[in-house]
Amino acid sequence: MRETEKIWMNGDLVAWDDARIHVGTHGLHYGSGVFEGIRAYETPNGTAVFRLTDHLKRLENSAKLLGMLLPFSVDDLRAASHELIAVNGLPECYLRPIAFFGYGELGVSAIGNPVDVVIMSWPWGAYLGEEGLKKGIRAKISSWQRIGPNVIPHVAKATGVYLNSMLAVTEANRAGYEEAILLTAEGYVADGSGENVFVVKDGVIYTPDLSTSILPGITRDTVIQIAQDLGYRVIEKSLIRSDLYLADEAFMCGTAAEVTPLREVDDVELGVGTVTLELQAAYLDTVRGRSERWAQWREYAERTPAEA
Ligand code: PPE
Repeated sequence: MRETEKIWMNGDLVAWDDARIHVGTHGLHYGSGVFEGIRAYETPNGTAVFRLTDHLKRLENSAKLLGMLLPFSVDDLRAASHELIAVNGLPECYLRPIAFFGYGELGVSAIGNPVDVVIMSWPWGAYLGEEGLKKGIRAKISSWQRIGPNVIPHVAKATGVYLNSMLAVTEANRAGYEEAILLTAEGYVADGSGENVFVVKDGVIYTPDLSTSILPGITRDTVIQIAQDLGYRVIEKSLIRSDLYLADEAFMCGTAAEVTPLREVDDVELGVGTVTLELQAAYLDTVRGRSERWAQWREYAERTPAEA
């Protein structure tokens, strides 16, 4: 991780090295936190944060699902994000807002603990490598199941959930694959460790529906809207592993991963398809301000976003 100058912590900008918490922090012991991953891109009109407000709204929803009251509003956090980007002076960065039950009482119940809110920012290149973006990656179906809706709410981007992802991606990496794909307990395709999954078959685009234990990805939503605008039919439905093996094309998407082709799933060769590359190009042109077609998603410091 490349260090930057400041970290926004509970309303203040503090030096990177001073952004500390106590070892008795509830969130450290029990994974009781919620977070976001957001990218800010350099565009011809300055730095634009991609769908910042939507990410912060999801943070608020995640907190709600954990019974956590955020001491800052979406507006506060939007202003803080722009302020942090400006003070760290990076034209492009990854933003990581995180809220967690802090230091107070220890014991599983979080009642009575304060809530800390922090925003970090640092440069983060291609999540699955530059090579992965262009040539695709190899993924493996995980032996770990994706958490179920009555285990931990999968709609929440909660820190504790990522133990599930960590186990899966570590297993996949050790076996020589770049990424893992998790199935639900019923055997339906859910998410990658940090991405949503899409399949293309006979010109139609498929992705698991929102009730299939997936994170409601903002990139997923973006890709669906772009694909529909480009004239594709997009169907959200339960998918099984055979759908991946028999796909004409498959790809993963997420803020960090952007749109990354899945060139192999469990050693079944899929290659890199034209629909995937078309969507990837449209996505990257949108986030980087090279296309005006979906300009409403780019949020600049001096302008509030168009309400979606
Ligand atoms: N599923 C999972 C499990 C997931 O973690 C992410 C984001 C997505 C789908 C896609 O969501 P969205 O970013 O809204 O399109 N993973 C984030 C963190 C990865 C990491 O910390 O590593 C990300 O892409 O920023």
